[in-house]
Amino acid sequence: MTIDLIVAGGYTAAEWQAGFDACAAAVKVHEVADAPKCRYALVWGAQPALYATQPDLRAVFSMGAGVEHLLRDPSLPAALPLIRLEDAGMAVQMAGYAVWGVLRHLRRFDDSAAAARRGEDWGGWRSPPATGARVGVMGLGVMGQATLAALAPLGFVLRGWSRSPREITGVECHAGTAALDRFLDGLDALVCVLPHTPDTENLLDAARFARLAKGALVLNAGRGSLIVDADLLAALDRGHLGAAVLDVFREEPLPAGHPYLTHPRVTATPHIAARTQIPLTSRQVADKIAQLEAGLPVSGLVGRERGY
Ligand code: NDP
Ligand code: OXD
Repeated sequence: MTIDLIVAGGYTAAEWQAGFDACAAAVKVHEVADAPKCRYALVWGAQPALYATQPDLRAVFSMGAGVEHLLRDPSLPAALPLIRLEDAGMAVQMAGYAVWGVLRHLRRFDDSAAAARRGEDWGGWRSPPATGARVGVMGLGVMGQATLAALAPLGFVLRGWSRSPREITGVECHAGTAALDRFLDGLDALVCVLPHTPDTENLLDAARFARLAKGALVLNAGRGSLIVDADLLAALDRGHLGAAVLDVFREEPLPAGHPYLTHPRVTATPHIAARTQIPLTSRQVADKIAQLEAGLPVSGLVGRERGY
């Protein structure tokens, strides 16, 4: 039996149809404007025109790992199950982004390249090995665990922070707000891959930055709302923080003239740390639709009360 799926936001129906066809899934994709009554929707962002016209929806899939874009939509029915994307080719990208940012900072690759451009002595030691540096990852879900696994062979001392207690071999794990300061204390690089929830908003402020080691890196690929921007810029300007690598922002695209675009210690990338991969996402969504149709439970169900 072919299942009708409505898609909204991000990519076109034709792109998704090609993805479902490529994995031989019996899914017919529709745009909002010309959709019949569908049982499932695959969505990115608020969709005010969608839910009132689709009373038969049984579940909504997020086109990404983050779901705050769905939860902030006042037209989203309260009882409709939401299902987030689980990896589907994003974790390896996120891990690569974090490794790039951390190594670039801790091994001072930019300084080395600048010295070479200036024609300085090539025998000078400009790239410390960085083994033994303390690197912490906030968020120990799919993205955080893949990031730690990629950082593990590089000789860092690793810490992790999550809401509920986790055990990860080779990682000193901390859980909950009470343990946050212990997690942050003296980190040389902080990697944030937390979701945006009411509890994580404005989490990284002046007091938290002050706990990091002098010259530390802050890398945020979770959500822009986690950072108090003025506090981050002040900590960079004071010289307490060495650099920031930012992929996500309160306003995207970053407005022209935003200080993150010109600050010499900030590298801003346009939300590319991990992009949705249509082939793997189509496979995952098709498999979960089949499970739901068979009355089976699926993973990745969003807890509305916790916000992720
Ligand atoms: P998961 O749901 O798998 O993991 C979320 C992690 O965050 C869990 O470890 C969870 O703790 C932790 N967490 C949530 N709230 C809190 C809190 N209040 N205090 C401490 N820890 C908390 O999500 P993913 O790893 O798949 O994705 C994480 C986020 O990464 C997404 O929500 C999205 O915002 C961002 N993202 C960004 C991309 C980009 O391109 N920049 C691409 C993909 C994702 P616990 O383990 O206890 O549940
Ligand atoms: C996501 C993202 O949440 O790309 O998947 O930000």
